[in-house]
Amino acid sequence: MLEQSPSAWAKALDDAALARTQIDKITGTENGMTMDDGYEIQRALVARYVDRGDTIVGRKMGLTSRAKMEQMGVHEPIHGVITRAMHISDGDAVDPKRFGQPRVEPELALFLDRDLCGPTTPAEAARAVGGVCAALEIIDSRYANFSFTLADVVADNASAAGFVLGPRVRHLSDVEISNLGMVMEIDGLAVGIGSSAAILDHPLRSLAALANLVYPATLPAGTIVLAGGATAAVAIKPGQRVTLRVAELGMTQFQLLEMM
Ligand code: OOG
Ligand code: MG
Repeated sequence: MLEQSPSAWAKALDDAALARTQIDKITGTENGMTMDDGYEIQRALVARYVDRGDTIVGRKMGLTSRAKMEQMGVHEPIHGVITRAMHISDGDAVDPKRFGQPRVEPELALFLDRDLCGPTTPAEAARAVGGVCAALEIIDSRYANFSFTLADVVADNASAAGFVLGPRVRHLSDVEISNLGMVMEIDGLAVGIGSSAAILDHPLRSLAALANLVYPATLPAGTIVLAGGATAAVAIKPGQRVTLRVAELGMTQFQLLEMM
């Protein structure tokens, strides 16, 4: 049982995000907090976004690669929600004041053409997918120094803050996505070098895991799924440009404007 209600914790996280500040992790006060509590707080947080007029456009998987698990000290995949307000157009320059302590991750995005409902396997999940493209995710923890347990980060909507989708969308049947080279650069320096194989061994395993985690809920056709970072996340500063190149899928990029 939580001492404070899920909606009170959701408000604390939301207020921190809006003020670009951070709070101490919830498990610091709530010793008995479970993963289910985390997802309940996440639902209350996402409900606040929707109440403000934002729209859910998809889901994200997190902590699907060994590099990410080791970086964060947590060892189980989690999921969160991505919304329209988080979308950054390919090549855009973004106000750094949108974020508190942003980090960037090289990812793939999968577009669902059909409803996907668990329990499912990667091969079955693949049949629900239409397109795939290169993607950058900007994560931003509402906890000081990204310090959290699994239940905390679930409550914080898996640190979701922004995402960029590459312009080259290919049909899943036209490209083998099991082992695509991925290179993320900041201002021309390679800061993350990996493979799509780092994403739970195969990005479609990440998709199937998502469907199974949200079961009995269905992932509706039209859902965008960020499969999870292929390397550790890297902090970004105002003025920096981030570029991701993925074999077969091309490039995507964005820039943080200088601080005004
Ligand atoms: C949690 C989100 C992790 C990924 O791709 O692994 C994530 C965090 O590291 O703050 O988005
Ligand atoms: Mg991610």
